[in-house]
Amino acid sequence: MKRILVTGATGQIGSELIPALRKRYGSENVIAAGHKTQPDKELSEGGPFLSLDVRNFAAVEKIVKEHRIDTIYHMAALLSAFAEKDPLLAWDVNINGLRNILETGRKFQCSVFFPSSIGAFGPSTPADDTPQDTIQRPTTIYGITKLTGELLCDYYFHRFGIDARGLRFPGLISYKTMPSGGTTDYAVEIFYAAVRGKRYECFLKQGTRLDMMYMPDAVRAAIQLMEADPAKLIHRNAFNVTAMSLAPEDLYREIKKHIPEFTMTYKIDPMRQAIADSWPHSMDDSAARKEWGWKPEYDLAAMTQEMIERLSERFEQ
Ligand code: AKB
Repeated sequence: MKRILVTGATGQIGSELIPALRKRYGSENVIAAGHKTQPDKELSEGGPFLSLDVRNFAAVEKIVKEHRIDTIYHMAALLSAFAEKDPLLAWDVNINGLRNILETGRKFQCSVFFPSSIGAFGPSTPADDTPQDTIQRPTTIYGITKLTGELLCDYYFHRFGIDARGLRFPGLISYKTMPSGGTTDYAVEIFYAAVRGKRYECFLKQGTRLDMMYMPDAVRAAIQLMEADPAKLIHRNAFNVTAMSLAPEDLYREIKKHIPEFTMTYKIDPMRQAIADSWPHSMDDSAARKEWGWKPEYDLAAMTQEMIERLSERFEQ
């Protein structure tokens, strides 16, 4: 049985990835590690939870050694808008954190999952049908850390044989844990506002089209890639994956089918708009489809219906 460590356990992805991994591999085999000392009940009661700052190499090493870890899902990172406010902290967490994970992985022969992002592309990348292998000149510190992370993972694989795999995630939409400090956060906030009967003020302008995905697909993609037959992986790392390409008005229109009285206005945040404008509109994820069978299950309609149902249940309680 695998012994798995998930960093960034209390974050948007970690909080849904961990229950899925625990269901698959057994609760005791999945160690959740996050910088918050007070995780929610599901995380802390569902299996082992440890407090960890990924910048602390000795602490990472201790956990991997003591818990006989063989696979690390390294989800701890600062998101794009937050990173732009504190670039040095973003470098420290996103790069030094990853270096600690890869080095520990090298020492203890662990496989590593690294989440890259649409942020690893920049304004000179083709924005439509963005190829798997293309120009990458990101202009945000977040993008620079994600691209560096992709390269570091490749380096550790070629140089030391570490099985480092990863995906370029689009904006992720989920009802369980709010993202914090991302450019695509509007696509989650809009649902919370709609379900609570509030008007939503969108910080990205109309027509800002970006790749998006519903969290269950993202969690499935990460696990599926880590379980994929290595002989079939040509890329191994930094796979484009997407489920839909949306602008704020597309989400607004779909939500209104369920909540007709919902209203949305726009108040543009120049920093997040500039970040979004430097990212692709829609990625070509055919390499992921071909090499390990990626296929999203949720489209805009299915995701919207489930988001509204789940959030309504939560707010009715
Ligand atoms: C962000 O907006 O920073 C993230 C991402 C697309 O990587 N959600």
